[in-house]
Amino acid sequence: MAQAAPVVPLLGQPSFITLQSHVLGEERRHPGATGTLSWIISALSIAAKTIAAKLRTAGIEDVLGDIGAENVQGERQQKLDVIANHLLIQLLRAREGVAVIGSEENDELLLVDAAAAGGRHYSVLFDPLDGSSNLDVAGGVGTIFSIFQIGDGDSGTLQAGRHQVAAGYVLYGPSTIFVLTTGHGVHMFVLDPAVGAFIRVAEHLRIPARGNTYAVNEANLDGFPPAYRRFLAQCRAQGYGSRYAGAMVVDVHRVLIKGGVFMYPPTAKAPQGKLRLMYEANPMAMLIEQAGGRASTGTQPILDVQPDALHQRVPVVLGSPEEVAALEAMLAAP
Ligand code: P6P
Repeated sequence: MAQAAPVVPLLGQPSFITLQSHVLGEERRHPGATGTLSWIISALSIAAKTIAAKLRTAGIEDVLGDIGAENVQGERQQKLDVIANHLLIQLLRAREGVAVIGSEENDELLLVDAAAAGGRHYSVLFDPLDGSSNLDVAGGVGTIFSIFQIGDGDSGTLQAGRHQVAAGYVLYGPSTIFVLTTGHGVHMFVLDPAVGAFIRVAEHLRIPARGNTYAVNEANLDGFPPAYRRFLAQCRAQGYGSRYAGAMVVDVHRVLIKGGVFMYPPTAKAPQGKLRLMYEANPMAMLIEQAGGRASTGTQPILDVQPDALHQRVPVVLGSPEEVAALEAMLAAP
């Protein structure tokens, strides 16, 4: 009589579930799935591993510094911004089903040849190397991505974040971490360079109901609307600490794991804040909501914002439900 194979911890892992096997498992939840979305996530995984490898030798290889040009945001483009952007575009456009690509580094949406008519088509939006100004000082940086399914021929319209079918980020830090949601919870993977695979280390992450830190650029404090200043003063009075990396992926990952609040409020010089809706705020908002948190512009859920431009900016307040709700209440008070 055959016996069930004993679960043998492989490579010291309690369960050796890779990102790819996780995604295929998610795909089986959808009987009509064609595997196209799984292939797209696979392309993002390859991009993440390649970017991680380049970052590990940055400085040895001549990939640091800026290229002497600005992107559509008016920000100095780092060499690795351009490398990461080019890599993501090349990998994604080779994936059947990717019809539209949007990048922080490109002025306009890129329309690529999708699958034969009738297949499922997707748009993939990303910030290829978020926080890249940290690169020259070996600080944490990340890749943020947002995926929508689109109808045949529907290639230029932008959808509200509530319609994302998947979102996630890659954090290039002491380890390389891939955080993903396809609408059924938030799951975390760590790259094992020895194996060359992302190994699942956490499933169905839940953000703490409240934390004890806030992440905001306090140099802009005097330009924040009064309610933000009152909220931050209240946090300090309650003993909150301040943690700010200047890279959204790093700061949001900390909030996802430890709780608390991340914000980029309106300022005098940036009345809509600095962060971009389509490839920073929306994907992070989907992740945080999937983990039981809240993600707001201060006056409405980020995921309900109807976009009208690829690079539009929104104020961002996201994190533990108690802190975000407290700030929203202050903003709503007369
Ligand atoms: P500031 C990085 O440039 C970024 O887009 C986000 O990753 C980060 O949260 C924010 O801008 C930092 O902006 O104005 O505080 O340097």
